[in-house]
Amino acid sequence: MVRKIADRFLIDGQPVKTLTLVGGHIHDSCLASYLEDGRTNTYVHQRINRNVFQDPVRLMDNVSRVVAHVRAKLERSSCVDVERRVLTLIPGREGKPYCIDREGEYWRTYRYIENTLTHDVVTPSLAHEAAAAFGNFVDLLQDLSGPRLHETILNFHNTPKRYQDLCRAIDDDPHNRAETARSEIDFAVARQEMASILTDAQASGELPERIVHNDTKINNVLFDINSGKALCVIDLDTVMPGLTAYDFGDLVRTMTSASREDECDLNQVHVDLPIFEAVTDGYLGSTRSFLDERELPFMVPAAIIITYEAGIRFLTDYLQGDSYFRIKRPTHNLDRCRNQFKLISSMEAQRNAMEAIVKRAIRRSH
Ligand code: GN1
Ligand code: MG
Repeated sequence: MVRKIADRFLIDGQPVKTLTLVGGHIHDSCLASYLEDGRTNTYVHQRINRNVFQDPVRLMDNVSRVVAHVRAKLERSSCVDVERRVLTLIPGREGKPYCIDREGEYWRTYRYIENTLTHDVVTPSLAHEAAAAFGNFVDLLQDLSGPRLHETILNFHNTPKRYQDLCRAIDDDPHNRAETARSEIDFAVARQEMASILTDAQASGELPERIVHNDTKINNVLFDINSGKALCVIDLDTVMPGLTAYDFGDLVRTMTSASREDECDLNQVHVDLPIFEAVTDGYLGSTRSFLDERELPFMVPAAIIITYEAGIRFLTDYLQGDSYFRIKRPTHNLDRCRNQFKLISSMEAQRNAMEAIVKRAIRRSH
């Protein structure tokens, strides 16, 4: 199979090793090494999930523009290891940034960046690194020229719309699971008003639209194995117009709980304030030069709202029969939802302390 995929891309060597990559919730990915002119080169082949990304051509148009822009800016800034700081797309034999196999499936190939790793759980210094890297990525994209990027998933961070989807899933209850998630449903319904805070502020012009990453999950940044420094932002499928608040919020959601997103021991799920401070400092350090004063008061609310959004997305998927997020056990999405809701409770309890940390970080970033 890998041989056939490699043939469609500009890869000439013989495959020597392949490995299925686990981790992402969306695409099927595999790592494959090829012997090319006496050298072993490694690539990541990904089959694009068309249930999630319905227009792969537009998706790959965005990704190619984004990587080209970031690369050009890094080169202009005389960065020494550009190859390791931005993803490299391998073109298909027909010159497109993707290929279509016999079954009509879309594939893309990135050059694998050697000697890197991802983390699911972080320390304050790793959190600072990752937040700064995502902020810097957004900074690099602020002057992307040309047409507005495509919306690869419509209403991706439209929390009120996500709430409506949940309500529909509760009403339809196609798998008779609503009864098993009664307290999670009650938790979500009780907080429905917060869903529209960011989208309302965007609609009224209070929050500016910018090109953002939109999926700033901690494992979407590669760290250098040797230096421990954040090296390269990955998973560029949702880079499109959006709000920095959601990016910052998702950094907080995925880093400040010193446990995994699907940890079932809820005693381990809570906001770690030193990590929160590191995330805030790291993000403001790389974005303060362009952030609008009006974006700052939304930072803490955004952390709670995106955690709410993630929680209700997991809950909706559980009720609908797990058709979106990849699961490893029958209640996996419900477990993820419980975890996110526990994190919300912790943030609600620590909200004043989080606000104080943001104020201090803003003062430091001036
Ligand atoms: C998905 O692809 P991955 O695992 O980086 C999802 C995010 C969720 C995240 C939750 C396109 O991200 O929105 O926050 O899972 N990506 C998409 O773990 O839906
Ligand atoms: Mg990912």
